[in-house]
Amino acid sequence: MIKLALRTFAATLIIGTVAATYSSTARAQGAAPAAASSTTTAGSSEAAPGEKKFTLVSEQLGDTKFWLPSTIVVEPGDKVTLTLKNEVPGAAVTHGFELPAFKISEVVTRGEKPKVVHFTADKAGIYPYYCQLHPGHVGGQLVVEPAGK
Ligand SMILES: [Cu+2]
Repeated sequence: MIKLALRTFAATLIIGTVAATYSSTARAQGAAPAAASSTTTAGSSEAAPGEKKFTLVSEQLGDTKFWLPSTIVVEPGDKVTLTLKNEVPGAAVTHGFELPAFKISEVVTRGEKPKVVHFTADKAGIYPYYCQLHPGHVGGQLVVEPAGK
């Protein structure tokens, strides 16, 4: 785990150098527990408590392909939705996304609709995600940890 975390951290540093415009770590918005509210806000786009949504994009920077962001953080028990986009240019039109700890394995095709996957982050820990089709395609990590840690 530590080795993986360090390797991913190194990848994060590279990303930070190459593309400062990308945020390498993402925390879902709107995750604060709602106070006992008597009304429902119509049309609210905020995720409900316990729900986290992320868009992960496969990108190419220089000669290297990445899944970005390279770290996503959720809390144990969160219902997580990942929208997976492939924006890597070039001849290969498909890239993979695998998060084996939660039995997720998808192939995302450039130019087609993004893939959307759902799972419950029911165990704390650090779990890798990567492209199962290309060993050199840099992945990232899902961090499941209690808030305030
Ligand atoms: Cu790939």
